[in-house]
Amino acid sequence: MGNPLFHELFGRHRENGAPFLIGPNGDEVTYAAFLRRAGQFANTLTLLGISAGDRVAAQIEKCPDTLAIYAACVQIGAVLLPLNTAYTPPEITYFIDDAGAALFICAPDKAHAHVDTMQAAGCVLHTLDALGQGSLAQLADQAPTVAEVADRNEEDLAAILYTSGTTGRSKGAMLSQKNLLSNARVLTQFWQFTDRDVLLHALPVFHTHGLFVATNVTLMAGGSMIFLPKLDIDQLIEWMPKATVMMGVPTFYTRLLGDIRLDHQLTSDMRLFVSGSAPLLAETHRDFEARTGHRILERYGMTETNMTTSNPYDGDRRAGTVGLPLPGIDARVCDEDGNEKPDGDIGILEVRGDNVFSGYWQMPEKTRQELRPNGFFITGDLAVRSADGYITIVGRGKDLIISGGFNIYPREIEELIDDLPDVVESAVIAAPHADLGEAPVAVIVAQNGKSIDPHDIDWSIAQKLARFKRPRHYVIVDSLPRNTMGKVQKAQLRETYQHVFQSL
Ligand code: MLC
Ligand code: AMP
Repeated sequence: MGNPLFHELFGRHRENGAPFLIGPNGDEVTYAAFLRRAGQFANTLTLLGISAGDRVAAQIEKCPDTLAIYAACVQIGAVLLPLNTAYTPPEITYFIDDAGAALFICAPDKAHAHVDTMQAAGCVLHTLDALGQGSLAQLADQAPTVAEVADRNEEDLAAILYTSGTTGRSKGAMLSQKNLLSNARVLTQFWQFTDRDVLLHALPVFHTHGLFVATNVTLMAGGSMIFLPKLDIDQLIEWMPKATVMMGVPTFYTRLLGDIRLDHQLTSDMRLFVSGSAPLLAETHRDFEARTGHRILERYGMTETNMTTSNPYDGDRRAGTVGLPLPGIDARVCDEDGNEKPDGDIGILEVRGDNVFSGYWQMPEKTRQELRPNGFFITGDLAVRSADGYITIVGRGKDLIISGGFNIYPREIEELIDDLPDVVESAVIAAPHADLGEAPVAVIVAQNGKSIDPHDIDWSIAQKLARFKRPRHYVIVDSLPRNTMGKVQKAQLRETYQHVFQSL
């Protein structure tokens, strides 16, 4: 029976007594124990009527059971739909309906808000919290630890990760077993992971970075993870002497640099620091090296493509660049029609390889717009390639804000603000933010003679929008700047408000 993703990442560790997860209190979960728990969840999902191909949506806090549910889904061939714990009920309802999820798992204290919508969607609702309690955990506790492994091949779907878009609704990126496996294999080799590695894991596990890059690479190598619930600098510093590798978004590095305990001695047993998901300032790269002697390895990727470029493990890790295409992955810089541009010219980055997703869930039109017939995916990121092949991301062709590694699409916020009484229109832009890299600012035009209180706006959108997407600053203006075609000049707004977070 085949199921390559299950066997390569999980199944082969069944008899492995080495620690897979080490919790913040030092509690260890061995690989063998983890696989038994995954077996219990696999049997529970089957008992609930979930079978291969069904979508299982999970909005659960980070804990060992979160990963055991991931393993269980792979084991029975179900498609995992991990959801940001910050999403509000209206946001969740959209994902459940769009994906046609058969099961939704959330924290016990959030379940009441979903009872009616899940019933209407024909989706079973179960609960699980970070302490391993809730209705799903109760069922799992009673279930046998050994479960059947569903027959799957590399083309079968393993996960759907929703990403917002510059227009319209969020899109579900369909990731196959092959997409995840090929990337895990490449990264494990490229970054020289072994079973002696201990990864300091403080990222969320509902995104590509924390779930597929960090976790899959550790599983592939048979290493361990110090599994911290979230970024807490004291915990990170406490555990660093026991770790060998850390992966983080740039905020991890700027916060570490803000702590006087970060020095050569603290990081002397570390062999690798990886950064990604958002641009790492060259200045942060240099400051980190000066303080610790380590050159951060910056890599680049996307939900749709997993990781596509990386600075070398051995060799020149160039500050401000995202390195070279990973082995087996093509990357090119093109004009809008897909014609390759010469080195040194700015264009749109396109990537191709086994890591690239197969399309957006039930959105063939959107898939055609972004995935070329020759397999290249149009990332929407603006890049330039040097004569020796290093790629630098110089901007975004897409209207996207990345705040602390979370993506925020201005259009989604503008639509909500524009719908409010007394608002004529709005523009949401990014302004530089020392901690989060950038954060959203809403520039709003009120109806003639009306006064708007930003607190009211913020309160109104809070009902529908995850906290991290809400603007951190509001400005009320008489009109928005437009060009001769009537298009709002966001570049001008970004310049006008570039210092708002410095003066706060
Ligand atoms: C939390 N908050 C944020 C935020 N994270 N606001 C904006 N942007 C963020 N990223 C808000 C909370 O709602 C809260 O608001 C306040 O900030 C403090 O919350 P917190 O939970 O204490 O935040 P903190 O732990 O400090 O989290 C910040 C962070 C975290 C940057 C450490 O967001 C994080 O771990 N980000 C990583 C995201 C990530 O993994 N991205 C990978 C995507 S995959 P209030 O109002 O209650 O105070 C991808 C592909 C690739 O991009 O290449 O990897
Ligand atoms: P997501 O859709 O959440 O997967 O975010 C993907 C986006 O994050 C990319 O399209 C880039 O804009 C950005 N990104 C990821 N890694 C980097 C990096 N190292 N430097 C700059 N931007 C990055």
